[in-house]
Amino acid sequence: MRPASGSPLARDAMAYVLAGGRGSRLRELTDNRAKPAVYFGGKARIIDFALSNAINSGIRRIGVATQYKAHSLIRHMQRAWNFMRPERNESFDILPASQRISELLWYEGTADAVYQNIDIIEAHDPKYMVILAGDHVYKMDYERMLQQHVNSGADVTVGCLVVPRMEATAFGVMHVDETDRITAFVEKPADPPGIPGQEDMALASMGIYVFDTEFLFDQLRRDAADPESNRDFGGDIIPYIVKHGKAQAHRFTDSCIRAAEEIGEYWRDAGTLDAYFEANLDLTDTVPKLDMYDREWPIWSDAVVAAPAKFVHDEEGRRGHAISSLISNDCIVSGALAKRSLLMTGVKMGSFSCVEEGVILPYCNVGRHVRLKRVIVDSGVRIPEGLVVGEDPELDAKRFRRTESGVCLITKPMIDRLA
Ligand code: ADQ
Ligand code: ADP
Repeated sequence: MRPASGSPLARDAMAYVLAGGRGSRLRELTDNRAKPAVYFGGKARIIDFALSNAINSGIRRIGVATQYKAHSLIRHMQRAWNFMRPERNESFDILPASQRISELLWYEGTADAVYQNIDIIEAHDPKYMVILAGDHVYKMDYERMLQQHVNSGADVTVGCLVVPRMEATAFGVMHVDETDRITAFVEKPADPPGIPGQEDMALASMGIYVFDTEFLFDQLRRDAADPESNRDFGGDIIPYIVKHGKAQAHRFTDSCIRAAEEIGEYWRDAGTLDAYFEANLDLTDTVPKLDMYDREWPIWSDAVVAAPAKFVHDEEGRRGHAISSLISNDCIVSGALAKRSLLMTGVKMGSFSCVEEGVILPYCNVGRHVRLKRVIVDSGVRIPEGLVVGEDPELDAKRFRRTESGVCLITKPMIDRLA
C-alpha cells in the first residue's frame, strides 16, 4: 500500500458529480426536480451525500453536471455549497448542459456531460478524476479508492457492490479475476451473470469511476469520434477499457473502513417510491444503519436559518408529541401526533391530526383531524382538514400514487384535484 506519510491523493483529484438524470421511477416526486435534488432524511438532498463524501474524503475541487429540471438542484447548491474558496485552491462548478461544444441542447449521455466540460476541468488541472453519480444515498471514502487506483496501475477503477443477481438488471455487471481486474462488463443485462461460486449474487457497478485525468480525456475524445457510441460511461467507455485496457474493481466495503473505524457500510439507490420511503423510515430505528449524527463523517447541507422544532398543547390541552420520529427545524406539532415519521424542515401539524409512517417533505401543512399512514407528502403541500389516507386502499389508489406495497405519494396537483 501507499506509505501513510504520502500526501492524500484526494488533494490531486477533482470530483465530478453526474446529477442530470430524472430518476423517473420516483414518479411525480421528480416531476419538478431531478432525483439528486429530492429531499432525504430531514433537510439534506440526495446529492449532499456524494458531495459530503467528496469533502470528507479530502477532495477540494468539485464539478456538478446538471440537466433535467435543474432549477431546484442549482438553487440548493448555490445556498448550501457556496463555501468553497478559490484562494484556498478550492472550487465548486455547476455545469448545466449548455451546448458549449456541440449544438445539441442536452448532454447526450453521462460521458458527454464530462466531455463537453473538458476545458473547465483542464483549468483546475487535477491529476485524477473521481466520477460520481449524484443520486445515491451512501457514505464512502474516495481516498481509499484513489489509493487502490494508483497502487494497481489501472486505467480505470470502478466502484462495485455485491447485489442479489436478479436485482442486477438495473446495473452494469462485471466479472473479475482473482486480483479483481475486470474481465467482462455488461450494462444492464436482462440475465445478469452471477459471481463464480456464488451464483445467486452479482458484482454490480456503482457508477463510480476513478481515472487519471489525461487517460480519461483521451477516452472521451476517442468516444466522441465514434458514431456508434451513445456517449455513456456504463454503456460505452467502461466496456471499451475492459476490452482494450486495464479496468480494476474497487469493492465498496473497502471504502467504508477509515483508520480502523467504520464510517458505516451503507448504500441505497432509493430510486423507487418504496425504496425511498423505506430508506427514510429506516432512520427512525433506534440504531439506524445510516448514522446521520456522525460528526466524523458529517452530511453537509443547507444551513437554513430556522427556529427549533416545537411541540405545543393546543387550546383544548391536547399534547403535541412525536414517537420514534425525526422532527426537523421550524416544525410545529400542535395537539398532534407523529409516529415513526420524518417531518422535514417547516412542517406544521394541527390539532387532532396523526401521521404514522409518514415522510413529510419541507413546508407541508397538515390540517386538523387529518390521519395519514404510510405516505410520502411532497414539499409545500397543504393537507386539507379531515383528510384520511392509508385506511381505504381503493380510494387512495384513485386519488394518489399508491405503490404495490401500499405507500401513497401525495403531491399538490393531486390535492388540488380533490377540491
Ligand atoms: P444508471 O444510473 O442507469 O446506471 P444513468 O441514468 O446514466 O445511469 O445515470 C448515472 C448518473 O448520471 C445519475 O446520477 C444521473 O443523475 C446522471 N445523469 C444521467 N444522464 C445525465 C446527463 N445527460 N448529464 C448529466 N448527468 C446525467 C449507471 C451505470 C451503471 C451502474 C449504475 C449504478 O451506467 O453501470 O451500475 O449507474 O447506479
Ligand atoms: P423543491 O423545489 O425541491 O421542492 P424548494 O426549496 O423550492 O424545494 O421548496 C419547496 C416548497 O417549500 C415550496 O412550496 C416553497 O414555497 C416552500 N418553501 C421553501 N422555503 C421556504 C421557507 N423558508 N418558508 C416557507 N416555505 C418555504
